[in-house]
Amino acid sequence: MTGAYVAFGGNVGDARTTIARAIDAFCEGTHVTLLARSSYYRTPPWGVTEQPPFVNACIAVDTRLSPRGLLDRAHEVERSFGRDRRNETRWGPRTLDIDILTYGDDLIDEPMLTLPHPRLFERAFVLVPLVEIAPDATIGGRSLREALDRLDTTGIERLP
Ligand code: PH2
Ligand code: MG
Ligand code: MG
Repeated sequence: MTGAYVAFGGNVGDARTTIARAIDAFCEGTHVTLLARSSYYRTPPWGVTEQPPFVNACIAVDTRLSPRGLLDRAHEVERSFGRDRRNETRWGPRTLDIDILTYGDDLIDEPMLTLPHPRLFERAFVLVPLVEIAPDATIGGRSLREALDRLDTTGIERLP
């Protein structure tokens, strides 16, 4: 079994309900075991700012799947919640986005999968929920909490 962190986001439709169901679907069966889940956060849109706020959350899992197997599962769950990658713009609105953040300590640099996730340390919408479930974790030798301390978290709200 390998530990992995996975981020969820969305800003089309009832994103919170979508993410809750998507986490259940992602962790269904014996190959992915949920270890921890963060709260849900409303977050200002990053990258393309002229779009509705996102809902974001992170989970920690143990998995028997390979990194590629975990990515395939993420894409299947995105599709089953109505995501259509052919009709969207980079960093634009989406029903559901599932990003693998880490897979053990693996370093992967492939066209479809780069691990650790290359923009992880720039994104408060990822680090706020991640630090909630892994306050003392380091990724690639970097402390998540210290990285978060350097980011602007204005407008990020934990949802009740
Ligand atoms: N995802 C994006 C683009 N911008 N901004 C926030 N706050 N949260 C996201 O999940 C997000 C984003 C594309 O995947
Ligand atoms: Mg994303
Ligand atoms: Mg993605």
